Amino acid sequence: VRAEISYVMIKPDGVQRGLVGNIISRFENKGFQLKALKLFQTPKDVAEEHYKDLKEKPFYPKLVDYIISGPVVCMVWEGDGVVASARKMIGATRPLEAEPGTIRGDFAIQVGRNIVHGSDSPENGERETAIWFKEGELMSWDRTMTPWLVE
Ligand code: DAT
Ligand code: MG
Repeated sequence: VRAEISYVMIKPDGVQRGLVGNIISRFENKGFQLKALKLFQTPKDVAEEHYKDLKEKPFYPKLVDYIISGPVVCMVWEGDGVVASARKMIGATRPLEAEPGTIRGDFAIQVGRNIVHGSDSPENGERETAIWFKEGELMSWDRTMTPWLVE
């Protein structure tokens, strides 16, 4: 088994609002390791596959249209506990319920414009990474500061 990964994505509103650097910095500063990164215009079938568990929800068509409405930033972050930690850093799904200090708490007010996605389980971290990235797009690299982050 490989190390735990989370698929994190800055949605089109986050890109349009110029929040890409701020959001990436939070994950870098925390100490997670970047495995993959790209700016990407999402084909509809990719958005549908990503959100397939929500297919029956009334908001699903609008959700898919929003995700494909402009470029997104796709990322894979690695580290022990990265899935749960990223969810905490991102904050509650409804931005008005997200704590200040979280990404949604700091930058968003509406559930339909909540800026960022993070996988909700390690299994979905793997599943979603496979949807958005080809195997060759994931980098294995030795980060020189890792011993200063993990014992
Ligand atoms: P999260 O993104 O926090 O994992 P989720 O997986 O339940 O939340 O839903 C995926 C996205 O769908 C969410 O980020 C925004 C949208 N969404 C969820 N619930 C919604 C609702 N009640 N109305 C509109 N959009 C909603
Ligand atoms: Mg989710």
